[in-house]
Amino acid sequence: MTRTVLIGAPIDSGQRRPGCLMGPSAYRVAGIAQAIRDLGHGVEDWGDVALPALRDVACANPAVDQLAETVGWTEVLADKVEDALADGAMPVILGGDHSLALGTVAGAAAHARRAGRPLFLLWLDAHSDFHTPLTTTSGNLHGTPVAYIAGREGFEAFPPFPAPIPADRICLYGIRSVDPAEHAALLKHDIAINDMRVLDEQGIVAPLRAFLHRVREAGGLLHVSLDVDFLDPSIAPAVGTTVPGGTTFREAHLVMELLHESGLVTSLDLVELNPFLDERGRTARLMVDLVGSLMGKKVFDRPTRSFA
Ligand code: B3U
Ligand code: MN
Ligand code: MN
Repeated sequence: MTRTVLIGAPIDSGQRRPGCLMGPSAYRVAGIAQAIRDLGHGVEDWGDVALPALRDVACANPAVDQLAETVGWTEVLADKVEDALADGAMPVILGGDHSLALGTVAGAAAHARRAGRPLFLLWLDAHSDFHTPLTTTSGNLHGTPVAYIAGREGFEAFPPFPAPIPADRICLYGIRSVDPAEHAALLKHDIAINDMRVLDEQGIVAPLRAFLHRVREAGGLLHVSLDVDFLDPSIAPAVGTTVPGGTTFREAHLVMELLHESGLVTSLDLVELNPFLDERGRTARLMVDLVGSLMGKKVFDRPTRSFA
């Protein structure tokens, strides 16, 4: 049994299409708490975080949008996630656009440092989100969290990232949209980039197992950040930045089942759901079902296979 804590993050500041701020409500309406409870876990809903008073912050790139708001959300979420982890619970963050991961992973990193354990990051996304505030051309800060987490420069407006995650502990999964500046920067880092070419060739299981094996060997904590656009738009339309060629229903559930089997996941983001773009709650319900698979829902209870 896992004690889960739901943290609502009604955040829209990382991109310009309104709607993600309704995400936490949509997850609650879709029954996320009951779905987790039905699997025998404890669930506490800590409600939604609120935006603190904005600070005066600046950035050399005039394209950057809503910087002060995003810095505020980052600070408040880092504290909440660290509190939940210190409390021995598994935080599940109900987003909110992906800029929320600037805060959630910072909180997980602060906790990991205190606990003396290495933190690993699994980024399930169509995008690499490896811009810095200085390289983004869209100005949308939801395209920047992996760079912040990896310790890249350009985030002076944000709190210093507690303990940047070394590139070899970061795994990007499902990638199929990378901007030129991100591409150039990624080539200089040793981040595992499992783009769709890799997944088509090797299958959805092998690269994930290899990464989970490394997490286990290192005795690591594992933060999973699940962007709705990891999924194919045909099954998950409620996202502002759809990219064709995403994971199928079955692949996505298999990823979640493997994560459950590993027993390694210590915190989870659900990001980029825009309920305003949904079809009768379909995407919200799919995301809740995927959380169910990650928390142990299965058709048959087979003995857990080893991760050799
Ligand atoms: N890389 C582009 C697009 C993008 C990143 N993340 C999302 N979209 N969801 C950008 O704007 O930085
Ligand atoms: Mn993303
Ligand atoms: Mn994305």
